[in-house]
Amino acid sequence: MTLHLPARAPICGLSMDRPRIMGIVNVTPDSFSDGGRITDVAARVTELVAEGADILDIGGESTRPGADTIPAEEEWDRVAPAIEAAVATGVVVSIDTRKAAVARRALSSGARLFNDVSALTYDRDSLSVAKEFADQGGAVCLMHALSDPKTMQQNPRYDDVLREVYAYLEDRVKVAAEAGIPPEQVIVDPGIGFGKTLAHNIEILRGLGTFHDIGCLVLLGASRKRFIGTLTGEDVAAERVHGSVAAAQIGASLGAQILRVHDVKATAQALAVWSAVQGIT
Ligand code: HH2
Repeated sequence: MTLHLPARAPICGLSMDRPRIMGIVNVTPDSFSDGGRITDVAARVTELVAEGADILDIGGESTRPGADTIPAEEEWDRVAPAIEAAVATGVVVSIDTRKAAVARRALSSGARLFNDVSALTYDRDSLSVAKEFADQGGAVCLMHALSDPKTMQQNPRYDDVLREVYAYLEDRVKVAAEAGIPPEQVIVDPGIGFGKTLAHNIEILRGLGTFHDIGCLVLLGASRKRFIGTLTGEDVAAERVHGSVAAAQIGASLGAQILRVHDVKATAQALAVWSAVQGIT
């Protein structure tokens, strides 16, 4: 039952010898799960850190299916207070953006991780900004999405979803390496729900372990997503906590080093039990 994964170097000062919890801070009016709900950003940040978040992922533009994009300036105005509050706690701060200008400002404000759901394809300056993160001891997360959030859920098709997502991520890691970003500072993420049907998501979860062969850290972001609603009949995203914890647990069991979750407390509790049985202290 014990996992045997290749040892991975620490990122952003965090050892990767146990699954790390990335807590989600969506400062958006329209995120699919918690859009518009956060009223006191500093209090929310403090709460998530106290609950056990190792990383906070701050996003100002929703990437839910069908979402519209917003100007970089507006996105920055949304995320800046949350970044400031998070940096002040000492937690590792991740900026969830597709825009190079937003990522660069986040880096200057103390963010250490550039989480890009477009795997640095949306903005032509993103590759060089990701290199700046790496040069300063930070990291970049490259996620697979079939296409833009606007259209990605319109009849997604693959011949072999696992193989195609793997090949895409492998290629993006190569592009990053060619730009001077070492694989040890790259995280790959198959992008649950980004241009995937229920069957695709299940296949990816089942085969999550194969992504370790790319040679980077693996992140799983399944929290409160639609597929959990489909499997459980729960339409309200915020009510999908138990299904989300199960998905995070599956991720941990398959060696995902980073779990991106809304429900930090519940996930931390599940991982504490799992880790004890695994002999991880
Ligand atoms: N999912 C979302 C946003 N960013 N980043 C990574 N690396 N992986 C993910 O799976 C991922 C992500 C979408 O979820 P959420 O942030 O809850 O919603 P929204 O985009 O509507 O704000």
